[in-house]
Amino acid sequence: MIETELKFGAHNYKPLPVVLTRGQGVYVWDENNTRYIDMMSAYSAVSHGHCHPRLVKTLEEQSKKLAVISRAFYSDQLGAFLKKACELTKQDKALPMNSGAEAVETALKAARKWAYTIKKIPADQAEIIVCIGNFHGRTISIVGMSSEKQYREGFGPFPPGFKLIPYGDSDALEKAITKNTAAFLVEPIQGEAGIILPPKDYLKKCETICKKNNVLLICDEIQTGLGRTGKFLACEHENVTPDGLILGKALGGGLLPVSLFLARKEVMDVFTPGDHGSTFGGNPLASAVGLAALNILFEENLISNSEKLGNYFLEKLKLFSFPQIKAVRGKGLFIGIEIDPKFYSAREVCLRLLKLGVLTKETHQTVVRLAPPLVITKEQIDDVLEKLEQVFKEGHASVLLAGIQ
Ligand code: IF1
Repeated sequence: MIETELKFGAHNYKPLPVVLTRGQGVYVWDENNTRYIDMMSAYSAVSHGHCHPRLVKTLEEQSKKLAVISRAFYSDQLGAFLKKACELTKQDKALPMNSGAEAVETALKAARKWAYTIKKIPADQAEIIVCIGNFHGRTISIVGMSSEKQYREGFGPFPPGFKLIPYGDSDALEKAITKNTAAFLVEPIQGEAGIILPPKDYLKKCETICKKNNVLLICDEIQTGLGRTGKFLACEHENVTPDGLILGKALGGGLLPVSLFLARKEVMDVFTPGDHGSTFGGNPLASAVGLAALNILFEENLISNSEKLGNYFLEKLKLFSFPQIKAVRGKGLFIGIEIDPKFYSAREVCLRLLKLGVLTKETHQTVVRLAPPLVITKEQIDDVLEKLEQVFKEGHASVLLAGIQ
């Protein structure tokens, strides 16, 4: 199966050497029926756990009724989904898309059109500020504003109108704003950069600076949202309500791609019929699953579980005293362990965890990401802690896993 995937697939990923065939809750199984605990939940898209029964039932029932109709017509599912999402995020309106990147692109277009039609910035002069270390997706315009060399190399030229500032530095934001600034797009916690938490009050200060300068604050909560950090939105930790907000990943319940750009009325109303769209955006199937995914977060206390068990997990990890561990950081069940590269790579730690039945992925060579489904139990976390301890106790003798690199 690996050979077939390698033979016919583009090599745009380097997966760990495991072939998964089944998933349920926090567990997945490989082709030999070996069980693993999933500690990365598909980059936080599987916060509800694999194949959540109520979500699968919703998917099944809706798929037999009406699945995809395009937005040329209304449906009996979309309105309820958008209403719920707006209520929960305290935003006025929502525009449904599929992947996170598509919702980010929607936000960029909304910010630019708002700048020209409402803020009266001269045509084609709108600037959008983003942070060094950002990750907002893989489209040409989004990698065009990335600071990561590998995401940009070979894909130029890029559209103009983006400015990079250091993450976590609100003075840098203030200095970067010009009369042509449309928006500041930021992750409340930088995921791909390695679970980087900004200084306390950073987001609140940015909100104040944006309001003062009539600049839109847009938060990318595709990874930090939907309970991942112990609150419904990471913005809530600082009592910030941005002008625009982007959700994705777990919004699809770990079953299909569902994303939303949400914003206050003045911003969203820049879109007029025909301005923007998507074949699958807001389809009845995605809407039914998206609404159920939002409801289940609350009905099954996944958000408070994330806060409680995230604190427990972090507290225990901070008691680890191994030379390989440079830092442990995170919020809720969004945790990263920074490995000192002089011992070995984070990938090597992931390979060794794999052998003990724990699945996760490194980010940026040095950080082991721990972001399990929010349905995880304390006992399951204790089991993972034991296995982490076992790996770190093994020291740093490089493990030659035959044929596995
Ligand atoms: C990959 C990680 C990366 C995201 C934020 C938008 C998107 C993402 C904050 C785009 C997507 C995924 C993409 C995946 C790896 C993973 C990821 F941080 F989650 F681990 F890369 F940073 N905003 N993140 O995190 O959403 O279009 O993918 O639905 O591209 O390798 P998407």
